[in-house]
Amino acid sequence: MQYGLTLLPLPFFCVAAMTAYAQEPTLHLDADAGYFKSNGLDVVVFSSWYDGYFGDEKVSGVELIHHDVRTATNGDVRLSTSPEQWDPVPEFRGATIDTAAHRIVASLAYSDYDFEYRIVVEPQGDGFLMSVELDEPLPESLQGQAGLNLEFLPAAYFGKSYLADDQSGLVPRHPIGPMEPVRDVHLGLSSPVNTWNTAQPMPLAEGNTLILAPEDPERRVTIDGRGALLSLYDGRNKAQNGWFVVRSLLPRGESGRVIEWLVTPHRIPGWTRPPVIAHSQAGYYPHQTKMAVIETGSRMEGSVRLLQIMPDGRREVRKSDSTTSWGKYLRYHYSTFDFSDITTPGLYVIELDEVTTGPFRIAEDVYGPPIWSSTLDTFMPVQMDHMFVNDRYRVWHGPGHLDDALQAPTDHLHFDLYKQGPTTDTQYEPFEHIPGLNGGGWHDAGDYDIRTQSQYATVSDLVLAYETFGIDWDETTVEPENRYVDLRRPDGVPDAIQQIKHGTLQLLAHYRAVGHAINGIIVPTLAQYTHLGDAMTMTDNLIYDPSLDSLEVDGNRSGRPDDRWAFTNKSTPLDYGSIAALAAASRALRGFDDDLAREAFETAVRVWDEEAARDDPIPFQFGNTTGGPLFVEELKATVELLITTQGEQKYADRLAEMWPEMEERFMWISTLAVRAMPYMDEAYRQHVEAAVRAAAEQVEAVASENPFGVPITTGGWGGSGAVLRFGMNSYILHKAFPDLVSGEHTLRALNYVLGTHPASNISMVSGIGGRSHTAAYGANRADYSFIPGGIVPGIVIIPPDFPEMKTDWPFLWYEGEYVITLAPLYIFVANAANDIVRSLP
Ligand SMILES: [Ca+2]
Ligand SMILES: [Ca+2]
Repeated sequence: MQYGLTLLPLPFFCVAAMTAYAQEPTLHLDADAGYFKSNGLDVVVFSSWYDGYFGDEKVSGVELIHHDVRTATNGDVRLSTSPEQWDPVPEFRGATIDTAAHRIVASLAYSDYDFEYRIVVEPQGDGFLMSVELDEPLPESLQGQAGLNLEFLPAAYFGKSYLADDQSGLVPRHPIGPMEPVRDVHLGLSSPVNTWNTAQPMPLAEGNTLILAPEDPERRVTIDGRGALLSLYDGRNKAQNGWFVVRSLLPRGESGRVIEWLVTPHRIPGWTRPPVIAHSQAGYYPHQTKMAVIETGSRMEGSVRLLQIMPDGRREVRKSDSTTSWGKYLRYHYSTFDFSDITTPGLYVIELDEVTTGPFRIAEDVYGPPIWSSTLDTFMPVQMDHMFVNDRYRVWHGPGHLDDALQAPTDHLHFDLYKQGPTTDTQYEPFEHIPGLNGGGWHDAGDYDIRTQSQYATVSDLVLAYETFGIDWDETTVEPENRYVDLRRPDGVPDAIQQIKHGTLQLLAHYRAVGHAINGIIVPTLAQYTHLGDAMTMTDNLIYDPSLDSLEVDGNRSGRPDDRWAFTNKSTPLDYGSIAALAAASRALRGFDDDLAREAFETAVRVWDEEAARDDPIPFQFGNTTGGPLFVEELKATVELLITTQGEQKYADRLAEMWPEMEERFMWISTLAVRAMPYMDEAYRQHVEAAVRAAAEQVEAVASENPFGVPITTGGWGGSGAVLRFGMNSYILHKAFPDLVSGEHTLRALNYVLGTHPASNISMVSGIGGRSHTAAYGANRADYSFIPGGIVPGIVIIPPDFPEMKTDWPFLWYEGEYVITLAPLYIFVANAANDIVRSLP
């Protein structure tokens, strides 16, 4: 899965003229918000759309926010019992918010089947009617296939029960079938993902009325099919990330309102949302600013207490104060609790009404290695491709993808944002093995591809962390020649150096093999891409040889075309980004691996010269696999080479030429501008200082937009990376211009990922802090587990206004997927925070 490109094409709503209410329904339609609201239940209707890049993200159609948990999604007509990520989705034609009739009507179509329909939602009784309306009867080709589906979050129902008419059942914790053979696979019931799996779930239960969790007032939902048979399916039988699906087939030969479910989610009378006391799960340095942010469903007037935990278990009040209202942000009210004046080291909790936080520390060493070391010595090694990774009694994975890689075919569009253009730009023919790519590199994220942009960003940022803070942490043995990694066994070489080297080996492999940076390496098919398990079983590790029979093996070659593909188009921005990392790595590696350091440096110098001499840059661009903006990537390469050469004139000259555009885009490139200062003249320094002064005002403005004091992004992918980048940039600016940029921004950025964020106070760094995200979207997500030190994207603002980070359901990539690039950012920001607090009085 890849990140960064998560445009949300928001549906177009038109609001019908407001007329007087006939009768105030229990659920009321808030036309401004665009959804139905009540105390304890919100019903959202197509505020989000099935994502265009990654398929079904489980954020679309009719959705329930039930006692503040998004428990149901994708209420819509779908073509299978348990749709998978890449199954067909309809086209959205528009929606009308009809305040006069208290309803929302969405128009949709499956145009491949010449089928149009409307989904209508309107309050009824204590719940709502969810209906399908047709102008023309269902086409024959969709009979028995098209049904009204509503998907329920499995994790919200584990340990609970259901009733289907008079039949009872317990919600299965693990999918247990039974399955039936698929009658007809042309609709994507099994294809295109699990092409070997031509079976679909049979219903767990069927009836005219279905009640989920009748015993639980928070989760009870009653669905009356009003004549339509309701079937309950367990989508996990098809795919580990499936949801529970309630479904009624659309009837044959009918038009008008062909299905009308009465959905009644129980609402607890007088329910109020428990306050969230957002704080740093790692704790606070004694003399730093300490601010908890309190999130409540309605405006709160109350007092909050800081309690110290004593050795005998008593809790002594250290501070009791009324909160300070911040105001409304998104759908909640916020206030703050400042306990900066409490400086005594010890263990503390914060208490408000019935809510008490877990324990956190006030101590001088809160930002020491235990909060970042597992990111470096566990998460990063686990992400290492082409290596055996041992962890005491456990093996994380064997050495995978030793058959890397086949030249990708030309004119090929890959489903994970890779593209091969009309040429290969290499000496290899499509499907020919490219030798030398099977070393170094990290699995980009929760999937197993090597995305070059991720590799070079990781190398560059890790070098910066290593150089800035002298990170000599050594807890890991790495033997590249043996493809062997052993955790919890120091080997005398700093782990940061070993990770920098591992990334460098992959980046250099591109230049050795084909002479330029390549876009990345990834499996060709969805059937392989959905792999969950040991990376070494993703392919057979034997180089594909088309002259062999499909089951034949000859030495290290086989006839099985399962090797990953290398996407190889040359792109100038990608080359610049890659050589920026190589130039940086050459500094760090000196003294540890001089030959590699020299090769990295010489490659960077050569490619920079080639690109600088080129009349027109090579603009091949696709998705987020071909480099960032040309200007930014060139700037990175130029600055890193300037630093590596300690000010060589041609780089300084080029930088001076680039200054006008740097000034224009200063917010994006400020740290590069600042890092170059020691090698530039006084005029340059004055330019930068003026730009930093202007940028500082913008930073303050951004920081005041929400109660957390950091930029919170609103895209479809969680924003912890943007917050960490903000923390890193702020630190670099703060160190260069302490009078202009405060160190507080960096401390807030760190504390945001450690728990001071909307929706919950759970740390986004797995295993770090008292409570952290431990069901993340790593390669081990099928086990509802985590990789220590991995950082999740975290809070996503589910449109229009619901901040969410599910921590009991590991399959939402946009909230829970580790990406390798966040590792060095987090390591940097944690060390930066430590440096800042240690210079406090
Ligand atoms: Ca080591
Ligand atoms: Ca193979």
